[in-house]
Amino acid sequence: MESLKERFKVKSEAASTEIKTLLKENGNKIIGEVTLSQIYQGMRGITGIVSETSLLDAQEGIRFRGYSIPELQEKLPKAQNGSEPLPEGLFFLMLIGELPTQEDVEMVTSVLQRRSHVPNHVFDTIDALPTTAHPMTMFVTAIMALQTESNFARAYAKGINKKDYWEYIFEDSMDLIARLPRIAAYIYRRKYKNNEHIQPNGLLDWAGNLAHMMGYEDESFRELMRLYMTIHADHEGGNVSAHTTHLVGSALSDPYLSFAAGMNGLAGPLHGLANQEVIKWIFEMREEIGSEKPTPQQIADYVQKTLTAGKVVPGYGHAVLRKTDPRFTAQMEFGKKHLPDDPLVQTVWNIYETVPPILQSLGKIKNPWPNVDAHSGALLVHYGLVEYEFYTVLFGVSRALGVLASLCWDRALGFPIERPKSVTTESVKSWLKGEGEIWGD
Ligand code: CMX
Repeated sequence: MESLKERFKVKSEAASTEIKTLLKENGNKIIGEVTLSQIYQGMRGITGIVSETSLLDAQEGIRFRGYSIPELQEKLPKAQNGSEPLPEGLFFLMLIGELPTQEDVEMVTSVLQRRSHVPNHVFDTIDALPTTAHPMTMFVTAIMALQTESNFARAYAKGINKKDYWEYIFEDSMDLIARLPRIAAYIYRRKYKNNEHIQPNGLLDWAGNLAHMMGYEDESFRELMRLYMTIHADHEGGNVSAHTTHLVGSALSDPYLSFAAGMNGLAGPLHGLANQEVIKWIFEMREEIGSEKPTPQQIADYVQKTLTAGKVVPGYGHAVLRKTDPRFTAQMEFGKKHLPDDPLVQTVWNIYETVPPILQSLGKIKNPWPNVDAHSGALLVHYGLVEYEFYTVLFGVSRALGVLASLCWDRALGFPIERPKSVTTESVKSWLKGEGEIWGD
């Protein structure tokens, strides 16, 4: 069977030729207009990045290489007796652009197994941090420590032809993805389980092994990890973690440096850290109200209190989506199937009934609907994973699949260093007065 790398080479060379022709014939076509508000307000709606692995529609949600989440759940290979997709299959799809066979997925799983060894100095580096450090700080520090292993950085230092960049980026990406579950599990066991570690099981799939090394042997938790690692993997290219990885990679920083940068962005509470904030917010609400299952009125009052305090309601809203996030819905379906009577999960569903009309009534929030982070924590708590500060690390392990597959494409397509133009308000004011151009080099 052809290796993943050979298949990627064939696909990316064909895509590269196609893009060259496409640009030759259409390179001068105007794709949109940019308003002054957009450049002051987070570049919302400006199309400025090519990211091949997935595409987001405001109404419909994410599609990975054209496939929605329910379609992935139907079409991607599963673990034996499992019903959730194996994230290795999604990685194959994002990288190669074709649905994998069971054999393809087994090949990816075994490649990742073979590359999963983490050098001791990475564990020593994690151990050098106080156990009070946030798990995301440990995660990013560990990724940086692992940078010593970069094939790309070594090859670049020796001197390589730019046509060959992607090969080293590919090797580093595979190594990094393979090693992340071990690193994540190590952080979890060190911080929360008396530093008692569990060795990997060479017979398990990538997500199943993560669950095992964290100490969760329940088969339905493994299924949850497979679903979790699949739905969090990618959300097109403009979100903070994907965009940062892409941007830093454009300077030819290796995949370890680029991914660590992306993970620093994921650790922000308006992005990936929102998953811990949601559970913290619900726990605080339950404590204040003194009930495990607050009523809709109690939830509404607590939302009002949160807004009055000038805080956001975590897990709600999105910069692009304008409907309920299909990643939320996929987790809700999992909850209905595996844990319909769980009081915390039911509270998440009650919040879903209560919050959108309140946010909508404010008139300023563009999307009052839940995002992926509104649901994930409650499922984890059900299985005993109550240490919510760890949740963003799980998001990060998954996000590696999308942003590193994208990084391989970025280098294979020869994308240049990214460098948009910025302006000052002074220059904008002069321009408005007709006193000169602010655009240009
Ligand atoms: N609760 C309270 N206010 C909110 C809100 C929420 N959930 N979502 C948006 N708003 C507010 C904004 O803060 C902004 O207020 P100001 O005008 O006073 O500054 C206003 O509504 C307009 O914001 P928007 O255009 O609707 O939203 P943005 O595109 O600027 O921001 C997001 C999107 C996700 C950062 C925002 O909805 C938010 O802060 N949500 C809560 C945090 C969260 O769940 N983040 C996770 C997102 C998914 C992920 O990346 O993992």
